[in-house]
This record gives sequence, C-alpha cells and structure tokens, in this order.
Amino acid sequence: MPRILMTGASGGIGTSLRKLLPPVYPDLVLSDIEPPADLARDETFKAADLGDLAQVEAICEGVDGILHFGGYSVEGPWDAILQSNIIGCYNLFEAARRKGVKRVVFASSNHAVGFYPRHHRIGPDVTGRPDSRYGVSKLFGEGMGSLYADKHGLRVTCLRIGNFGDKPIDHRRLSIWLKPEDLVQLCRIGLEHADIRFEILYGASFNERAWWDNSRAYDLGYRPTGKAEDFREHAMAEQAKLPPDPVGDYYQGGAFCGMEFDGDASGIVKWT
Ligand code: 15L
Repeated sequence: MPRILMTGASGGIGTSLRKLLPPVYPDLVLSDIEPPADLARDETFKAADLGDLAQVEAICEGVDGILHFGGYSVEGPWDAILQSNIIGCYNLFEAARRKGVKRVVFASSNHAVGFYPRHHRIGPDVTGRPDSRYGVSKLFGEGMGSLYADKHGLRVTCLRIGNFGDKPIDHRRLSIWLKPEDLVQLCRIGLEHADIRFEILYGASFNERAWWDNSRAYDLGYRPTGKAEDFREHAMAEQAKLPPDPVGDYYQGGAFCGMEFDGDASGIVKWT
C-alpha cells in the first residue's frame, strides 16, 4: 500500500481531498503548518513549515508519493510568495529527492498562463504568461518539477488547476471549473500511471467552454465527470453581480490580471 503525503491539508483543496482520498489511499499522511481544526482520530497529521528543509525532509520519510497542495494559493506580497512558493517548493522537491520519494503531483495553477486572452486555446506546452507573482511562483514549481524529473528521475505531474469547487461561481469559471472528484482522478494519474515522467496537465472538468487543450490528460485515462454547463444559470447569476473588469474579463486569469494593472486598458485588444 503506497504511503501518500498531502501538503496543504488545512487549505481549501486539502480540506476537500482529506475526505475523498482515504478510500483510494488509506495510508495518507496529512501535513500543514497547523493541523486542520476538525482533524479526526483516524487521520495522520505531521506539522511542517515548508520554509524549513529539515522539517520537510522529516515528513517525506517513508513516503512513496506526494500531493503538493501546500503554499500560498492566491496573489500576495513578494515575501510571502518567496517563503512559501519559491523556497517552500524548492524544499519540497529537494526533500523528496533526498528521501527517495518516487512521485510528486504539484499543484500549479491557471495563473501561470493567465495573460493568454480567453479566445486563445492553449495546451500544456505554451510559454508561461503569468498574471501575478503567484503565477510566477507556479512556473517556478513547474520548472523545479521538470529539473528533478530530468536530472533525478522523480516522476512529476504538474496540474494547472483552474477553479476547484462544488460548482462554477461566475462566467470565467464556466471555462475552468474543476470538480473535486475529477481532481482525485488527476492525482491518481500522477501517482500511479506507468507512463508518467514529467507532465503538465490542466486541472479542469469536462467544460464546454474550455480554453485548454487537455488531450494529454485524456490520453492518460482522465475521464472527468463534472460539466460546468450544468451550473450555467447559477454562474451567470453570480456574474451579473460583478462589476465589469476591462482587463480581467479579457484574459484567462481574470481578476489576477487586473490587479495592480497600470497599463492602458483601452489598448488591450491591439496588443494581444
Ligand atoms: C487559483 O490558482 C487559486 O488558488 C484560487 O484561489 C482561484 O483564484 C483560482 O486560481 C481561479 O483562478 O479561480
């Protein structure tokens, strides 16, 4: 039975996967800086600060595969991103190598490529166009995964996650929604599929309005069951409550693109 370590166990995705993963991976070790408030007696938790390599090495002991959801999950000040997502991500891959972990699934993000316009269909091999310091840190993580796969034989899957949740919450999320059970499928591909060396896959369900070519995930057996369009009315009603965002509404990364934007928004269509 493989021992799987999940970082970020107290965060949004971690909280949901804590419930969905145990039937698949009964030997699941949860980690975060602080334990989840509702940690159950039958859950195994090991605290670690990703910024401390010795602590990260300790939680990697005896582990076969890692689901790395830890770190800063939105745009933030550079110091916070640096600690959690640059130094923390380096520590995670280096600790995995030192401890002989075989596989890592890294939670990348759509914000690694958020400055692609919405009409532009992209695959996993496009040049990064990060929309934030957070997006840059996700490209760094993908780079770490690629390096450790090529140089050290670690099997790495980077998931450019769209928007994880029970349903799409606005117009943009109709294109990038990821149902929790579909993320479990992607994690399983990363942890188990024999052909994985280094992959970038999109973390999205079966969304009619998808901007992403996720055919590689389908080739590896991904069969998402979530359909964003089933929640169209809800998403559009929520969208109607939002103010227009000339920058965010044009690009895939949405509000992350508009944040701190100080260019000339009227020229956007001409430049891209
Ligand atoms: C992400 O990467 C974030 O972690 C999440 O909080 C959402 O902002 C999501 O992207 C999104 O783009 O909707």
